[in-house]
Amino acid sequence: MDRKCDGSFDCPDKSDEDKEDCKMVQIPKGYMKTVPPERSNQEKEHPDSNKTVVAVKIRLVKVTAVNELNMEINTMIRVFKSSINK
Ligand SMILES: [Ca+2]
Repeated sequence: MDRKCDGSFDCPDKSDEDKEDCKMVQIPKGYMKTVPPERSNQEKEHPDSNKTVVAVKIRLVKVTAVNELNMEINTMIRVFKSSINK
């Protein structure tokens, strides 16, 4: 996947650099990136049928700053993918 649309032909059929698939994403006017997409009717009727379960492990590497006045802590974490089940 990381070789798709990278400007170099990696697939024998050159499909990884297909001009139709390598266009810039066009974001519709009014798109709000903080609002998740609406669920389809199929997802509403069968909410668990289309879920992918991803298990992750998170390791706290270090606390980089503590701001008691603002009740904030800054941390460095490392996220590991543990397993994916569908
Ligand atoms: Ca490529």
